[in-house]
Amino acid sequence: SKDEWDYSIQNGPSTWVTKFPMAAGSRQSPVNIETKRAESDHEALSSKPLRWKYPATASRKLVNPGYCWRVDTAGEGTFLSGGPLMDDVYKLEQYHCHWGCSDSRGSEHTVDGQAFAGELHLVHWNTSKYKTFGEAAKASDGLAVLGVFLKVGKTHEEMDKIARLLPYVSHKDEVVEITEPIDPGKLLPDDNGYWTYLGSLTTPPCNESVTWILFKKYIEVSHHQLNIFRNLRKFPRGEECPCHENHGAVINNFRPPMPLGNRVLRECGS
Ligand code: 1SD
Ligand code: ZN
Repeated sequence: SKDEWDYSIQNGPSTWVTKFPMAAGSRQSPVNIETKRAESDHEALSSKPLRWKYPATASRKLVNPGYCWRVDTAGEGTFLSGGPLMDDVYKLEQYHCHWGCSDSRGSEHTVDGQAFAGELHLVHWNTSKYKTFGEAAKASDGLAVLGVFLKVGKTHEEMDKIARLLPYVSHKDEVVEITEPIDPGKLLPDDNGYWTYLGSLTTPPCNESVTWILFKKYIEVSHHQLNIFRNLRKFPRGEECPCHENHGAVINNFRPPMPLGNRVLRECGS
């Protein structure tokens, strides 16, 4: 169908542009972060620190859309502002994750050519300027995504609440209510240093509406936790397994880096 896309050879990132022309734009994401290219001499960034607030009850539902896991949030009370976002106030819409088939790849952004095992995205929208997420997603300053790199190490306690629920949404379109509070703030690293640049959604339709804020410090998750992510299925329960491709497992759900071109990469903190 018209909206079909995935990460396979047939419908993967190199083919998206035929159905989603925005994927060919000059402001696409992800990118490779060339750390030497980052500009730190921007008063604007350090004068207004990045600030966020996520109430304990923000995380509502865990969803398997067939290409990742996603937590849908109740935007009320959530807050992201400062840094490159200046005085505009953004609300959290959802957070989700990208990962590989092995621990050596899986992130969308790379740092000096190096991939991480995964990348967490907290997707926010600009409530100062727009009325709905959909309206914001079409505007150049509509969305802000906080990105966190995942490295294999010790078990992450907050992430484990998600890992423990994933067996309930093992198949596409399955949803489970979150009852034990999951705090997205606890999924962020303990250091606030970040890189920022203007980019796009990394999935179709690849709208060029995202201010990307990537934390320099990664978080650790265990190999076992990543394996639980890799157990998600791309097809609905009861449907036949497309056994030719990794038994229909959701893996390698990342887009490769796109050219930064003449965009400015800025940094704040270490
Ligand atoms: O991958 C997500 C996609 O699932 C959807 O949530 C979209 C808009 O919310 O955002 C992309 S991404 O650019 O945050 N990877
Ligand atoms: Zn994402």
